[in-house]
Amino acid sequence: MSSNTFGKIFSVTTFGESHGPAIGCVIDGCPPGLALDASEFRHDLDRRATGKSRHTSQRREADDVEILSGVYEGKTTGTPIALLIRNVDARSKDYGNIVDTFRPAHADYTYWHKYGIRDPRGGGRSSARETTMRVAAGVVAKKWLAEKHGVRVAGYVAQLGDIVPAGFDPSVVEGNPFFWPHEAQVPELEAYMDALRKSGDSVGARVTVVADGVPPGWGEPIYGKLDGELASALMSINAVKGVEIGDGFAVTSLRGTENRDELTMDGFTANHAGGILGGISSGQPVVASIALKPTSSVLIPGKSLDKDGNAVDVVTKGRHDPCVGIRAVPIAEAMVALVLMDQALRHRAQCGDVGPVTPRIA
Ligand code: EPS
Repeated sequence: MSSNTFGKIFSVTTFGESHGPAIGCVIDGCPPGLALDASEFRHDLDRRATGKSRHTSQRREADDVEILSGVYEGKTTGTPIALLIRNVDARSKDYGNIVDTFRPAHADYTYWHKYGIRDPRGGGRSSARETTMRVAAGVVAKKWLAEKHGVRVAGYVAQLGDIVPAGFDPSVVEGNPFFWPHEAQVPELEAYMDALRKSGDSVGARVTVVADGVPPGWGEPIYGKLDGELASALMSINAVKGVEIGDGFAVTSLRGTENRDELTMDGFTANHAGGILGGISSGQPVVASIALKPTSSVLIPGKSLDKDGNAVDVVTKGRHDPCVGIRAVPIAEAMVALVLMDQALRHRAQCGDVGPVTPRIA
């Protein structure tokens, strides 16, 4: 496995397995002088963590970040920032019955074929536990983006199973366990998730992330397009099977006159493009959505094979999320922030001397 590093100038390497002693990351290329304290990771790590409501996995990890390097007297030094989180609540015996079999729709099968060896405990490296370190690195990127450019990255759940938000109020998203933008539907979601959990099944979800305040100019055509790198970053999150930028697949049914975002000095008339034109940010909000599949680890027996090709019924034990999409909001935000920070630094390197060439649209 050799692709554990993400980003060109601001790069993040993650390591560790779900049931190993620890997980961690090394952030390289962070500019010096950014104030950074271990307590700043708490908020986003708690938003992502298991065990915060009955609607997620009940594994209880402290997720305490140790800063091992790259910070001196509370400021980044420009040297690699190493972060470590020790795993404290792994229950490996839950995985005893799938050591020699493959959960349908899980990476168990493909890891086995690729490497000929796998760590079945909690899915090992394929576990969503790895996303903890993406969120930790994303905290650094979010902070730098906010301080240097006034960029704010925020997400919400935009669909859970067949349920879609009946209204949109960003101020309520953080106040309910579903990151849901319409408070009146929360009881319906609670009932839906309770019934789902009791049934032993799982469900998919859609998450949308919006980055406000991105200036025009970030993104490198041709092979480093902002939308291309967002798609790659978001698709690398566990369980993601689809990525849309702006209107995404809905553009297939639009006319050019409907899809174009017309320019006026009072602003663009719409944002079908999701804030990206030709792979470069336009100055409009950058909007990306992801589709997450239903968790493959379910309590209902499914047909599978063992390593020797014998037919088996697989039942997954353990503490799993009936809907991984719920905890994906901070993860998707982190990936968007990591891409934006890397692109911002790359833009500064090549085009930092290019001044405004035309009035900025409001
Ligand atoms: C996960 C399975 C569960 C989740 C885990 C992701 O692991 P375990 O069975 O060991 O409890 O709890 O999520 C986390 C531990 C986390 O921090 O996100 C999986 O199969 O991806």
